[in-house]
Amino acid sequence: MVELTINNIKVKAEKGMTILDAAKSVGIHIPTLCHMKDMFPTGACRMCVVEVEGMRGLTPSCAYPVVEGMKVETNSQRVRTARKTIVELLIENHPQDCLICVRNKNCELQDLSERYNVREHRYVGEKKKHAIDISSASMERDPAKCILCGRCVRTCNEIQKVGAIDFTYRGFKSTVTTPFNKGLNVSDCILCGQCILVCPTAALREKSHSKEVINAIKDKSKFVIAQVAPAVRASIGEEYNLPLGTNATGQLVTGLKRLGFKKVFDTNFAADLTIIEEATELISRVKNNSDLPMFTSCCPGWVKYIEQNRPHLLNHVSTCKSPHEMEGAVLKTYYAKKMGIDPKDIFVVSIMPCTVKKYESDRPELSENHLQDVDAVLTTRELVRMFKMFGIDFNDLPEDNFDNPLGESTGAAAIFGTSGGVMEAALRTAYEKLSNKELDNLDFQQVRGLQGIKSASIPINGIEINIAVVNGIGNVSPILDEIEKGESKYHFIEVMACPGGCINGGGQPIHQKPEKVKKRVQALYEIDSKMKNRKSHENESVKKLYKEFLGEPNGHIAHEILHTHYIN
Ligand code: HC1
Ligand code: SF4
Repeated sequence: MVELTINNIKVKAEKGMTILDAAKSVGIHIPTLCHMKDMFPTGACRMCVVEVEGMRGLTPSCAYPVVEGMKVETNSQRVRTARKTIVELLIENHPQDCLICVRNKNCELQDLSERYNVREHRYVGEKKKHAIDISSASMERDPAKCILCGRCVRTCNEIQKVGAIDFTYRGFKSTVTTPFNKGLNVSDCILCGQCILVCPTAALREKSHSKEVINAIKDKSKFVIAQVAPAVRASIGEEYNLPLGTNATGQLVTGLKRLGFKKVFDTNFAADLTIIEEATELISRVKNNSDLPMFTSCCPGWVKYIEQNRPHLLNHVSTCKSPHEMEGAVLKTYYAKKMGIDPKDIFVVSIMPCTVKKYESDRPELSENHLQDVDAVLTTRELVRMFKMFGIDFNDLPEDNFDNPLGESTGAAAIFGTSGGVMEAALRTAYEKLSNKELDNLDFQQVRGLQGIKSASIPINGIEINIAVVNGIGNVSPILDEIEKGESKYHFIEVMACPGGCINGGGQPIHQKPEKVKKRVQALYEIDSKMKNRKSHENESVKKLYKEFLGEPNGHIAHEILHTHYIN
């Protein structure tokens, strides 16, 4: 341990700790724009500078280790002036359209401006001019709002290992952009939105579908349906100051009904349906020893990644559509017929924690008779904005239940929203289908948790089923290399592009609270543990759907409606 003094407070810190972390451990906040927890410091933004006795210049606290006997001042006049100047310079090179900005009141630059009492324009000069990149179906990139902190670049390159964006040019011309400054749509970007979650301003943001949704709700000829992803219920409460990990399903349903949706269904229904289809597909591939290992297909960021980077391995990806696409397809076929509604008049809106789902919903492979399965996708953040616009006070809403028949779900579906959840749900069903025995312990602890790769061997009916869960697209390469070399031992692999799974998707509430992912994950496991039915094949409404419409799992109609082939 090292003893030092920070603002006259005696602090004991571990050797090797930075001044920034040591200060944090005793409740002293030092602002920073470029720092990322657990990553090598760059010291690029200089917001975290402090005075260290005996040192001439100011010291970046994020990059400087504690030393025995050190005396640090984190908030002296000199430090505050330096920080204020940085903020003033950044603001002068910023569009200053805070009142109409999507990150108004949730912007780190705005927050620093307030913190350091910036009240005048002292450095008025030339501003960078950049076009907004609106080329992708999911995201917008607005380089004029970029403050060059580099968090997005590091997230894309070091965490996601995609490398779609980087710094280019020098000095005043410095900018973060895609190769050759082309649109995101022609870059390697998989639209995961992880860069949005770390962006301190609105330089990166989702492409909004709110207008389309509001217009559809207004249109009397449309039957507008909402469906809610597993992960949204465990995160939306954060936007209303509810404790991290609050399950807000009941209020969500009421809020959506008050927005004017005719029906509010649960994507979890289709998650159960996906498991029946995917487990059947897996069993058939294992029995025939064909195209193994099989990959899950519900994460569209992962599907985009494999299409772009290893298209020759696409035969390993399950042909199942993702759950919200299955739900849309069932709504525009079975449900439309049951209700006597022309499928052309049904408008399906998915409420998702994900930015890639917007791109996915536009894919021609995910349509029926020239109608897209899903018509619009709202992220959790967009939904919160809509609630505000429509005067819906979320905290005061009474609880309601999803509509039926596409509102029933099991515990297995609830955990889809977290890394390892799809695998666990599939194992619960595959085990019982293959062995004809009841599974005693439904909790597959081996696939839970936030490690990059989780693997296990599960004995089912005399066969050892080798499985792996890839948590975050940055961890997938070695797994794909093994398959290419013919050395993979796995039968079934789950891949989720976002670290933590959908619960940490690029469309989720933005705040830098490190414990948020764990709390959201806990909420999903809690929903699962409290359900009466915890296996997808126990979902009565799904059973009825097969009986009344689909026939057999993986049968002819199921293949037509619930499966696809990616042809990129
Ligand atoms: Fe997901 Fe899925 S779990 S992909 O993370 O398979 O977005 O929540 O809706 O479709 O069910 C996302 C979440 C979501 C699908 C399901
Ligand atoms: Fe990289 Fe994902 Fe951002 Fe695209 S969306 S630039 S892949 S982090």
